[in-house]
Amino acid sequence: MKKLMSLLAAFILCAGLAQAANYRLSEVHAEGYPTALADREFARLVEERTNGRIKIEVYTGGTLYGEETGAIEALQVGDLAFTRVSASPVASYVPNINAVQMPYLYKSGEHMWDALNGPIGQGLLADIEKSGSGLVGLCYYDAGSRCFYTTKPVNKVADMRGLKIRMQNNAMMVRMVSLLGGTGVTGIGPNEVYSAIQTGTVDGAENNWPTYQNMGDYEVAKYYILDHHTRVPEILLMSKVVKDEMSAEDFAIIQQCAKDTQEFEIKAWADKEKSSEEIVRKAGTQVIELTPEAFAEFQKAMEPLYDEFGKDFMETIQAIQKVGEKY
Ligand code: BDP
Repeated sequence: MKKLMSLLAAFILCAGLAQAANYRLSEVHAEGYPTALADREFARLVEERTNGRIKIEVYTGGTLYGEETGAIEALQVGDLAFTRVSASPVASYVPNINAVQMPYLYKSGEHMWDALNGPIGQGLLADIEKSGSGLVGLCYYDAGSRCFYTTKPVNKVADMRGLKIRMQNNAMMVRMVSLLGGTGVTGIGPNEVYSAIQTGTVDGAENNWPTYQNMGDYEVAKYYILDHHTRVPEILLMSKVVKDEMSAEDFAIIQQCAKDTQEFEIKAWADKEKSSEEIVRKAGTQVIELTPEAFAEFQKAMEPLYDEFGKDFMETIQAIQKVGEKY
């Protein structure tokens, strides 16, 4: 009996010691956007599976960090626990991540998911922590494909000449625009693109249908050019400092919750991609279908990026291409 009592006491003590914690998650998109919905689902699952011990407060609309690089740097020093970002700026800290977003890499969304959810993509996700970046990759989300949008019609590569295009904070993406004859401009958060176009700071940007629509950019840059240059997945990141402070059991719960939100986001993404395209088309936006020749021209112009930026992880790129052979 005495033994039982002390066991019980030890159990109560342990349970009491299991850390309660409140964390913050930063998101640039507004409430209701697929990634914002997934962030909330992630927070809900974590709270549920830790019996309310771990709470994650989700800050949407870029209210905490309007620039994803700001959020990433806050994770590195442990000022922020989680952020959902695009893979694009992550490559500035973990260059191998560019392997998942090379131009014209995938034949389709299916091809991308096959690669990301297989050993290559999961290996790259693990590399984020292994690289010593201070970041931990939890899961990927869908973000469709990205196209340029401008204030002037673009029907061929030559029409990009001289255009200033807002790009994500990633040297490869900036170089992409110079290969097309324009200038890539960084340092503009996604929520600031609208006014940057309106004031003429830039002549356009590039993004998927949902961001183009949700941020309202289609109202100021009325040409959406279907060049589909990249598929850039989203990544849910965690701070390594925060990970190291928690028990392995709690981290395992967090990692599983993140993985369990992927399908949820992919579904929300599919719906939003469709409705955003509808809204944009109805608004009278000029959606430019490139001729096969012009499309090939865009593809050719971006080819040097493979040598210039992909050299150190060419095997990974080739492995991703190989996954696509069956599609
Ligand atoms: C959107 C991504 C978001 C990026 C944004 C951008 O969902 O994470 O911040 O593009 O272009 O598609 O900065």
